[in-house]
Amino acid sequence: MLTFFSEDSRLRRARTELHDGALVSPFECPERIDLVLRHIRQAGFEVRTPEAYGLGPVHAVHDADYVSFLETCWPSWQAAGHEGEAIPNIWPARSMRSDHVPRSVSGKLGYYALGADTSLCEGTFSAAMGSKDAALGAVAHTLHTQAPSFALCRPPGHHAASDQFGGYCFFNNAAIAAQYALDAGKRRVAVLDVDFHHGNGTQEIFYTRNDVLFASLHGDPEVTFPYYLGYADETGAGEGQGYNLNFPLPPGTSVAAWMQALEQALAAIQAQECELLIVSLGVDIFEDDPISAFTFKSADFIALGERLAQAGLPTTFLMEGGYAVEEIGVNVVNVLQGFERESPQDR
Ligand code: SP5
Ligand code: ZN
Repeated sequence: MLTFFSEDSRLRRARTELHDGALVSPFECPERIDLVLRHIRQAGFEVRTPEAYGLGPVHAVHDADYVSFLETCWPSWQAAGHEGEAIPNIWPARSMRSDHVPRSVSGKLGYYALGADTSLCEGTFSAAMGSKDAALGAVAHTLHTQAPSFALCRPPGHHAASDQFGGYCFFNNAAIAAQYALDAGKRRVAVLDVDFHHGNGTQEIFYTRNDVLFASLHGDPEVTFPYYLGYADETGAGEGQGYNLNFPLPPGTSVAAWMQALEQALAAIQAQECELLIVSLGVDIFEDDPISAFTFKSADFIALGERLAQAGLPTTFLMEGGYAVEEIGVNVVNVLQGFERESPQDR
């Protein structure tokens, strides 16, 4: 499967993640790229560098002041004389005002962050630009040829909301790609999110719209990051009513039960006449993922790819989560090869 990847994705090399009360080396590390690329190349997939699409497609789904903040945060943080990486420690929580963006970089940081797990550092903005370019290159390829494609996006995107970063995400690659497809003439796009964590950002961006159907299978937010979104009763609002589908599943959910939820998600995608499928492909549903709690074995990813192909839609896969264990590359390639094996030859 043709793969899009930007070397700029390597430019984020954060040193710190606030995890369980300690600053640790981030789970979302550049080594993930090589673990996946090695298996992509072994499979014989061509790897293409995407063109630079600029900020136009980013502004189509993200707030302009948020984008400027991401671009200027690190130099401002350094100019303020701070030693560590930029991590927020206060937010406009419920008891305070959220209608005013403070002038100070620390105030802006809390305003534009949804968590403290994701530090901002040198190279973060450039890496996020490369990541969304890979997503745009892949979706443009699928739009032009109907052939499936894979974007090795890093950093991931599905937690990034219209004006908030977190969960290792800065630009919402899936939302940017979906909007690009709509602007290219598609009438309705499905985003299917199989990452272990709920794609809160993608949900928020499209919640009141019916031109993007968002369906997500994920760890129950009662006990799983991001905790404050992803419940089954979030079904969309206004014109978007019925176009948001959440399948929260308990930690330890069997692959069989997970696949049953997938059947429901795919049935909705078929029923709503979507013209393109974007898969937010997190392989952190793997049994040995260090921060997740589902039970996929490497072979189960083949079956997932096969089942997605049976939906019969032009499809773009975007890398989301899946942390540095040796199997991350095998698991990604298993999905893509399962998909190719099950695809009709004439597409
Ligand atoms: C894209 C993506 O997968 N983002 C995930 C971000 C999760 N960040 C918070 C991780 C908290 C993990 N806590 C569970 C510890 C299990 N020992
Ligand atoms: Zn995840």
